[in-house]
Amino acid sequence: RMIEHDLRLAIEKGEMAIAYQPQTRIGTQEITGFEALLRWNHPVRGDMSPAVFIPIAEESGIILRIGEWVLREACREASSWDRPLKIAVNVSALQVNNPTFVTLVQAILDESGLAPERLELEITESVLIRDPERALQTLTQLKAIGVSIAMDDFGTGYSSLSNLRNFPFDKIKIDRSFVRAIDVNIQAAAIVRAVLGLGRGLGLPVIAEGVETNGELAFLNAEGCREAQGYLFGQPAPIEMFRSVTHAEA
Ligand code: G
Ligand code: G
Ligand code: MN
Ligand code: NA
Repeated sequence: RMIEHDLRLAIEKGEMAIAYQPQTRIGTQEITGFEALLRWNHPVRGDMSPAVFIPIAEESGIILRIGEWVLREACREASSWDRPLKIAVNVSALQVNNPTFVTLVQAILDESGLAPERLELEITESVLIRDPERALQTLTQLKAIGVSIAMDDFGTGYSSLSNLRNFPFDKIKIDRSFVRAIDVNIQAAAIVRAVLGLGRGLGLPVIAEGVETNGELAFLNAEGCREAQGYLFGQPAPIEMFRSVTHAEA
């Protein structure tokens, strides 16, 4: 496929970039960290969504090289900040299940000098499916080197409550499909409320994704959600846009 061919060359041609989206503490509105979101400016098609090209990168295995690039780039960027904010990086199932993944993460931490506590890996439950025992071993090793693990897109896909019990997650990210519907759909509101209750019961912080309106924010705050991410607080953007956050004033 053409796209696959182009993907192989995209990094060396400098077509990939990372957009950073703030994660905000709801009570104080302070930014606690950023999620790194991959962007590809295709020479002919223009900006392509990762929702389109990540699946192709996964099928073809190119995700291993692209994912390594994102991780290295994001850690190097975060290590240059004056403030010790967190950096959240999405990693795909193929990456996490690759036998050298933990070694790679450790090497990138070493070379960037980033404190492991500042790195959060966002994984979806698809990571846990193929070989749960191996996944558990890998996540346990990642925790041992000081990295934290967030469960991304919670409530969709392969979600199973037992995964929260059986794997060492540090945070739950409520999928934005629920957050988006809070104002208009009582089922979605009930699910968000239930996930927040689950987080409280398990002692796991919960972050709401895709927060766009003050109505959604008010609901989340009233229901005890402490952290949020979404266009209401900031769109994914080049990190320079957040310089006043990442760097101390001169
Ligand atoms: O930010 P955006 O809506 O374009 O992201 C679309 C999807 O692509 C999301 O599910 C997001 O998790 C995923 N994604 C974005 N960047 C990366 C990345 O660097 N690695 C992986 N594996 N997925 C990513
Ligand atoms: O699946 P994951 O959570 O990694 O993907 C995050 C995706 O959500 C990215 O594509 C990002 O651009 C998108 N996103 C972040 N905030 C908002 C928002 O407030 N509204 C919408 N529609 N998308 C958002
Ligand atoms: Mn994510
Ligand atoms: Na998500």
